[in-house]
Amino acid sequence: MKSMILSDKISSLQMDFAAHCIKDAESIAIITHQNPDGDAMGSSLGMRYFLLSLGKTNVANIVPTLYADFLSWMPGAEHMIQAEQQPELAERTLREADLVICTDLAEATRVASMSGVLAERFERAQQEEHKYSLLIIDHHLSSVSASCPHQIAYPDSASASELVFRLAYQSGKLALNADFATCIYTGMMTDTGNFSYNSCQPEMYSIVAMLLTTGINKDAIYDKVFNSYGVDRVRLMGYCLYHKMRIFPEYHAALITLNRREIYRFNAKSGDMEGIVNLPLQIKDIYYSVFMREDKVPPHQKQEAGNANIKAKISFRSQGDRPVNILAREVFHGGGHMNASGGEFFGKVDQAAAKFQEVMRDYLLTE
Ligand SMILES: [Mn+2]
Repeated sequence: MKSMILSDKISSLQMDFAAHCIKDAESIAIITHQNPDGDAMGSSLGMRYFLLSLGKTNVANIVPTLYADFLSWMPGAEHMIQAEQQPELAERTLREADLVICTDLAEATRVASMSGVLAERFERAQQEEHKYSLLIIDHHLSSVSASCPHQIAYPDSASASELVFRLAYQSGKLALNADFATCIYTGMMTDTGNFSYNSCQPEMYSIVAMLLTTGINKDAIYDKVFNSYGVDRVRLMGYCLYHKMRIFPEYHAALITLNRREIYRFNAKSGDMEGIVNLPLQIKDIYYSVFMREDKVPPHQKQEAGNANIKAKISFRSQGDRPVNILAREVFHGGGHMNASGGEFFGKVDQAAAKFQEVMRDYLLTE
């Protein structure tokens, strides 16, 4: 039997680069993607706990937009700088930090109003003398082709939180504590649907085993994240399944759409709609699921959107060897993993749905 000690997944070049970045930095700003999910929160908060354990004192966490209620209990969340509420502080912190660390994030465009400043930091890191001022730890496919050569980007990792753990572990300086473990566990758990997809790599469970030695209660974490819906959200899920779900049996596909009136009616914030896309996959013989919801076109997309002031945000899910990222990329300006992708469509959600039905036969497998 193979030993279950973790292999060195992160290359020594990347480890050296990260060590150099961290060693020289007095002030560090950690930023993650907008609408932060459990992995965005877990990887960025976990990174902060690791840095604190190294003796770094000036470490800030920035979130571009507010996290959902079901993540607000996470250790360290209360210290996060929320860019929407404190734009000046967030901008200054991001601009002035010696080192910017992006976790679960490799693109300056995914940080809402912080895009401009983050793009500047990406630019600056291209210069040889500033190359240690930016560290990227991510597991999205897109991150591999991005311009920073030293980023820690492994799309085959199920979560960025796992990569943060590996960075700490491989550095030989990991001092496991419950706060760090809670953050990492939450990210690993949420990005795998409580270890129900992307979750067959044995080493994940070696990491979980190590995290549990800190005494954290994984069942309590599950309960806080997954059994914490508000009444509105559960009713919204019911509404989606009963009234809004369309099934295309020949394509093994389901489609749910929500327009702005419906979203308003159920008082749904973006976090409340997280996960709705997964529900139809519970149906036997449904292998594709698409969820579309209307949103305003934000100021930074006005030009791209032409005349549209409304857009559809789209989530794609699939099971097995049925890629959805090609459809997301080629038709809906998005991309992502084979089984989990995102995209958008400028216009009303009904138009986006019509577009999907139009291209379905080109992108979905019928067997
Ligand atoms: Mn993630």
